[in-house]
Amino acid sequence: MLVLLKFVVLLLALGSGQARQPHVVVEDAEPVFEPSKFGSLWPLPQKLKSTQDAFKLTSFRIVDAKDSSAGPSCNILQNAYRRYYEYMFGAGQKQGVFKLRRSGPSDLTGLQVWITSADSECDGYPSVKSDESYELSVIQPFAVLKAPKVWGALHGLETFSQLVYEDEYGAKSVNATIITDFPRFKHRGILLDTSRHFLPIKVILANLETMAMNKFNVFHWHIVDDQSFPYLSRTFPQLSQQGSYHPYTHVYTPADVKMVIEFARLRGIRVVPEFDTPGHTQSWGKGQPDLLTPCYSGPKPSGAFGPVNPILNTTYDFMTQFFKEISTVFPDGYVHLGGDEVDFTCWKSNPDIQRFMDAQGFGQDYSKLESFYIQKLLDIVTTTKKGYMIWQEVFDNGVKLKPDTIIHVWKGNQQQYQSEMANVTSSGYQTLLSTPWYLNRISYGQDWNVFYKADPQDFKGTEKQKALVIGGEACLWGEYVDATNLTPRLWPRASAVGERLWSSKDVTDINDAFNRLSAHRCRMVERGIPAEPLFSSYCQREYK
Ligand code: CP6
Repeated sequence: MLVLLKFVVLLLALGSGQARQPHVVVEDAEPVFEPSKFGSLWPLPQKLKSTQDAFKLTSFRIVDAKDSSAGPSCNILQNAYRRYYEYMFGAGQKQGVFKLRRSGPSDLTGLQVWITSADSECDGYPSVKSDESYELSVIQPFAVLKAPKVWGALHGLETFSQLVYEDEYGAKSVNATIITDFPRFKHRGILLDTSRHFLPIKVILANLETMAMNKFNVFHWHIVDDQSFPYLSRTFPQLSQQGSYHPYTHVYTPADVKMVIEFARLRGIRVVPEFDTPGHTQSWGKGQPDLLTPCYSGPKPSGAFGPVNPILNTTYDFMTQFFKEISTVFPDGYVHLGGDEVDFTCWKSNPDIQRFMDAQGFGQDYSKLESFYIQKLLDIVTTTKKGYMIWQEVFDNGVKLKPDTIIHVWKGNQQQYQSEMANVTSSGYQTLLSTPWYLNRISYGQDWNVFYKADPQDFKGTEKQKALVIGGEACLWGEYVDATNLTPRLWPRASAVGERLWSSKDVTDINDAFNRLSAHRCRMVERGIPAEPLFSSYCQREYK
């Protein structure tokens, strides 16, 4: 009897397989969200149609489509298949019963991943130009994920995993869905600061993993600053030897940096390092004598040091060698050169700087001296064939910049940053916004909705100006953050920024966002990320 039943089931399964006809016609209707089903998508895709028709995932597999330009040798995809299979069916998630079930007429047996362009870019690094688009169709008998490049496929896998839910019997299910998706902005970054506190590699990798869940694609690594220099330079090892909190335990070795870059690449994330000069460089001075300006107290050196000394040739020799190394260690097309918050007091106190200012005809305008330095630094970095990003002060001081320079706006109140965005773009430069997204600032209550409401294209300007806004970054400066509190402070607050930078401009329904983000936050928790709650709530599977 049992054998006969199995035979019938098998026949039915074969029958539906041969027909290759979708059982469900996805209607051209407004999406209907239910909190526990597909109402947990984050960030919301650009176009989405779905129905209530549910498929069970049985003997489910993620495989390369037969016409895909990426095959078994594409480690980005193979690695991602394993990762997402684990997230959907992995450890702790009981599904043994359903694994044994044979597939029936309303089941989905797999996801085929189809890279459509001849070059999948599997062996490359993501860049600001990467195509991140994808199309996902979840129709029987198998779902298809189409993307021109692997970068889009990675996003599509994340989206697919977010569509999967457990039905009332605990069976993994997914509703019929068609998605066309692409990012609104090309640069969606998170800044972490590893100078104020050293962040163990494990924390950085967990953050990259969470970034991928939120479709962020740039890790802005503010790796050194006044407080410590944890970057182990092959050319100048004394920088971290003297300038880190501890020369063995609190440094990033070349192998560590490589690991971060590869882990990020496998998730479609760029690593843009920041080496901030001429200010914020106290830690550099410990291992590199004569790099910083000696400050004077009256006629004598006080023993304190100021910004990088801009009047010595040795400074530029050092920078040439240093950035030559950086350009080979970090494969991304851009480096962030800082240039923010330069304090002029020390320069003012130093008689040699005074003489130099007079000789150059700078008068008492120290921003001219700062520009002199930055100008020379930019020329040096240009010879390494990298593009550069800089904090807004460099633009504000009128430094001549390459046309492809990216100006990073971080200062002021809403009105001030909006007029800065207008000025930068009317000068024809590309820009990135961070001012409203200083996640290191905390307050009681729900601040995610303030981050959510900020829009980087919300300023007075032409369409051409708006097009120069390439995105933004959520910043988590490290004064009050280390491995103990980084993750919950960043997530899910940064997720709000993630949706603003990915989804369509008109995705602004704050109640819908609250529901989806609450569910998304529980998903991060289920995946082992201690993301903090938005408000009073519970998760089906709490953090453990
Ligand atoms: N370090 C560096 C910082 C900050 C900046 N640059 C900063 C300024 C204000 C706030 C937070 C951080 N700590 N190098 C500004 C870009 Cl609120």
